[in-house]
Parts: sequence; C-alpha cells; structure tokens
Amino acid sequence: VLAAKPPVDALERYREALSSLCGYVFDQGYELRFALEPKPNEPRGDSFVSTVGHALALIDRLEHPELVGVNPEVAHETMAGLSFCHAVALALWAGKLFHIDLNSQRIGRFDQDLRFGQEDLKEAFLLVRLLEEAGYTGPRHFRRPRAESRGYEGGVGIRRRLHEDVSDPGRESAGAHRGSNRPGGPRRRRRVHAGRADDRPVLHGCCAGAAGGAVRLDTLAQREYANERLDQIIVERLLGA
Ligand SMILES: [Mn+2]
Repeated sequence: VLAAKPPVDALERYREALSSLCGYVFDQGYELRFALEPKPNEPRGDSFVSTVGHALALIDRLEHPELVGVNPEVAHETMAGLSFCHAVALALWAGKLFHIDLNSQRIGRFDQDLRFGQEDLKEAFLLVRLLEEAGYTGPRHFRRPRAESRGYEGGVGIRRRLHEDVSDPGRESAGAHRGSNRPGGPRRRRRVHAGRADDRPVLHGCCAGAAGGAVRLDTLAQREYANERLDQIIVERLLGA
C-alpha cells in the first residue's frame, strides 16, 4: 500500500540494489548487462519504476549506468496509456535500448500479452520502421502464439476464401473438429457432461469421435484450437495480404 513505504527511500534502495548487482558483475568479470523492463502495474497495484522514462531516470543515477539499459515491452507501455514508439525512441536516443519485447495490448486492460501486431497495426508498423531506421540489432523477443504448438507461421500463404478460413480455422492445425462449423454444415453445440466421477465424459456434437462415441479427455487435450490462426487470418485479410 502507498502508506507502507516512503517512496523516495524506496527508489534509493532500488538504486543501491542495482549498484550492488553491477558491482558483483564487475567483480566476477562477467560479460553481461542488465535490461530493466518497466511495467506500470501488475502484480502490484503500482510500480515505482513504471515506464521507460522512469527507468532511464533511475539508470542515470547509478554508479555504473553503462551496465544498465531497458527492455521496453509493447504491452507494458501501452498499459500506461503511452505511445510505445515514443518510449522506444527515448531509449534509442539515450543509447539504452538493450532488448525489446514485441507483443501487443489494448489500452486500459490487464497485461494481455497479445501477439505482435494483433491490436495495434499502425503503431506496430511505425515501430518496425523506427527500429530499422535506427539500425537496432539487439535482441527482439516475440511473444509466441498461445495454445498452438505449431500454427500460423506455417500457414502464412492463405489459399482459401475468407469465409472458409474463418469458419473453420482449426482444420490446418488440428482436424479434430473438421467441418464442424462450415456454412451449411450441421450447427451442433459442444456439450460436455461435467461432474462425472470417471474421466470419460460423453461428448456430443463436434467433439464426438468419428463414430459418434465418447472420446477421452486426454485425446481432446491434444487438439489445437487455432484461435490465434483465426485472428491472424483476419488481420491478413484486412491488410489485403
Ligand atoms: Mn516481457
């Protein structure tokens, strides 16, 4: 809670901690640098070093500022309601862009960690332009698609018409509910009979096995939903790709 700590002292403790870490790196002869990744909130309600700007002000006051830079993340700066491009530009200008985390985020939400370009196409484009024009060659960390171990990278060339793709995004990656939602196809709802003691609930509709019988849950767990593939298809279609 805000009342629990004098914030000025807290920042001084933070500075001391970083100085201590840098001293250790020097003593050990390690060849590494630190990249602070600011975030305005979560899991705490408020962070002391909440944005790229905060981090740079702190770094400037370290004993060994040359050893510490920033790792801006699209989602974190967006959570603060700020322009990510401006944050990255500030870090580039200060010579402190050591690393970058590329995902996306909707303003005003919890840390959604969406894939890069999912929600902010124009800013994503301008960010890429910014990085390329600046000649940034450091690490670029892309958030991987969730719930899809293989997926939309392999299917970048869209060969089917949009309505087919959107209607049945799972057929490339899973095939487990092939054809279940095609236009004109049977519109059956998935029903899971919960609360059974045994681990073989009866599943109906699109989750049913080929013969219409029950399917084991561990078999279903292997299936991929292709949710991100679906979203990527929509983005590519909107872009005319
Ligand atoms: Mn991150």
